[in-house]
Amino acid sequence: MTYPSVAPKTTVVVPTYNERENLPKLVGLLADLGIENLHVLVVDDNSPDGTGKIADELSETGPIPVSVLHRTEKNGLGRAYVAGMTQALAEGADIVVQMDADLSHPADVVPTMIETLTSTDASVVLGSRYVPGGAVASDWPWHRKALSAWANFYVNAILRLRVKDATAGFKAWHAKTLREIDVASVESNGYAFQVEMNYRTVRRGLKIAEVPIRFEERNDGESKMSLSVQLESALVPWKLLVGRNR
Ligand SMILES: Nc1nc2c(ncn2[C@@H]2O[C@H](COP(=O)(O)OP(=O)(O)OP(=O)(O)O)[C@@H](O)[C@H]2O)c(=O)[nH]1
Ligand SMILES: [Mg+2]
Repeated sequence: MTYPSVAPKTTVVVPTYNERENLPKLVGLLADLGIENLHVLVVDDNSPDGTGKIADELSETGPIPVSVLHRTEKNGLGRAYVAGMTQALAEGADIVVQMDADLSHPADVVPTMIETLTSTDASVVLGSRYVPGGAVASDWPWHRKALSAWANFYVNAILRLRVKDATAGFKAWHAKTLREIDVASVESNGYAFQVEMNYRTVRRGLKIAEVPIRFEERNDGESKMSLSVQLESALVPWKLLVGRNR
């Protein structure tokens, strides 16, 4: 007879587009953490490099439970996260971690994020580059560092989020928080998705905590950051502010 696990169900949602080299490494790093009842949900947008097939193989032979949400076309990080988080909630996750596949987000900080989430009154915990002990990739060129710092200042000035890393993409959520902010209705894509999620959290009076991470530049594969993503990021704080009473 098997007994249900008592540990909370934690689902790590990982959006992928052409991450065939990185995904198996990431799943291995997550498995090495030894967290009880840890699941991975890969959201693949029909990657031309076959990442979806690799994810399917991991679901059969991987070291921890892996499931795959196959989508037919690439339509952005925000859409992939909304679909993945919605599925994670439907499948009974208690905690949802969002994390890039490209190994920029250090897997070994996941336990600290979960510990902070479950032992404080935080509704979400960010892996933050801009709190003491955090860092951006040392090989980022100065203009990338400047853009990131400017984006944080800009977003905080308009939306008063009062978080140090407003565009962070590595987060641990209580399932309850995702339901409360109605993640299924979030419309922004790219970095703006991260900002809208924070804004909805702050607007409901919920608390955001930050733990330091050292952000690494991707080693394999290509960045999907595009001009349209950057433009949307610049406009979204204003859109959110204008629409705030709706
Ligand atoms: N499913 C899906 N995943 C995506 C899409 N765009 C990006 N991703 C994934 O989202 C994560 C973050 O994308 P990156 O290209 O690394 O973007 P970034 O981290 O802002 O940019 P870099 O610092 O240059 O890597 C990675 O795991 C990507 O594979 C998309 O349209 N669909
Ligand atoms: Mg990246």
